[in-house]
Amino acid sequence: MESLSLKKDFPVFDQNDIAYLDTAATSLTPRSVIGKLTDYYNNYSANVHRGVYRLSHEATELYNATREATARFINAEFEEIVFTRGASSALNLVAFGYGLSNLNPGDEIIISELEHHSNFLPWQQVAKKTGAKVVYVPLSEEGRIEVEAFASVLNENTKIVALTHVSNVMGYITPIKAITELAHSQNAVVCVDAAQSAPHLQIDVKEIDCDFLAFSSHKMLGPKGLGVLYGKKKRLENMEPVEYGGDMVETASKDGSTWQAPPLKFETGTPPIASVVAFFEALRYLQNIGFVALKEHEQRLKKYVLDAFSNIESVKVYNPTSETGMVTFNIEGVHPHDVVTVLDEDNIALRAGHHCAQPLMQWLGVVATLRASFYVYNTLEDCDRLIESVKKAVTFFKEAGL
Ligand code: 7TS
Repeated sequence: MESLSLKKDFPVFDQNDIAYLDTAATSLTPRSVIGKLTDYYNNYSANVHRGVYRLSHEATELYNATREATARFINAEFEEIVFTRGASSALNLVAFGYGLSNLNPGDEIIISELEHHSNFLPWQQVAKKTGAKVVYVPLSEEGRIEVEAFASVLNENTKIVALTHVSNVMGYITPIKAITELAHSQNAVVCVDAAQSAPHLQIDVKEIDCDFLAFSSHKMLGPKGLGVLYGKKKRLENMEPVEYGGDMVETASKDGSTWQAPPLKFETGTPPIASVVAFFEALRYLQNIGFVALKEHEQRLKKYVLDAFSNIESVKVYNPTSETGMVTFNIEGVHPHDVVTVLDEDNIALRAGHHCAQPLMQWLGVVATLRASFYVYNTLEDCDRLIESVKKAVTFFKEAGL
């Protein structure tokens, strides 16, 4: 298959000769998405759900069109899609909207050491407030969540299972459908962190059968500051809002108030309308490429880098068997922040750090790693630039005696 390089669609490359390998942190934005953002401000700019005038009606129609497209994208229903500030706030909404009022002392929440802090800290806090206990799925030798290990910690006290669909450091895919089936056999509710899967895999919430699923627009070509919470209709109906105010209310009086039906119950105040409207274009862009072609492309780039790294002494890769386009590595004996300084001189954008996954860093026995993540706009040339720069860094630090 021809390279998927679509660099020309991303204006950031007009100004920057950069090998951008940090999509797992945030993706770049295509012209069509930027165009829709400005189109909203140029031609509508009115609020949604309120005005009885034409511009507000039209803005509401555009806003709802994205909700409909998002629902179709993951095979959900229109009312099951809640717009949030990001995956983090979607996961916090489940923890504090559902967890806080449904957990009791002695109940258990299953998570894992693979979790991003956004699917770890909310559960740790809710456990503290409710007397529930956080239980960790033991990871396999490779660092994976496997069904048997999950079954070993699941029991009748398990009330919530909150797991990452794809690890933001290892890139492994969690067998979430089988885990959900097991969890449901104990009547536990399943919340999936899909921040790293929605950009790369076809998600079908009906097939997975999870109760909640969270992801971010900005990791899948959409605007920053926007996320999605999917919740099964009956779950959202029984979940408490965590923010109160305009738009989410049905009737307000001194004697008590009532809330709108989901999803509006969870979208308090004026939402990020332009971002929602423009997210439509990101979904369209991804669908035009297709997840099969995307996966092939990402795997090709990943394999190319892995082959080259296997010939560079002192490069240690932590996730050689990852199914998604992510290579997490270190140069042995050198702090990744020092390495990334060398790579930055060559205009290579790469994440170095703990990737907001400190429990996983502890599990790996490192303080930090480097991570190269690939997406639609990356090319073999980007990979060559990375490989050459890593070789240069190895030589540099060797000569410096580090
Ligand atoms: N969950 C996972 C698995 C993530 O990778 C991230 C962000 C989040 C949740 C939070 O998403 P947000 O949009 O609310 O910020 N991950 C990363 C990363 O790996 N590097 O920077 C951000």
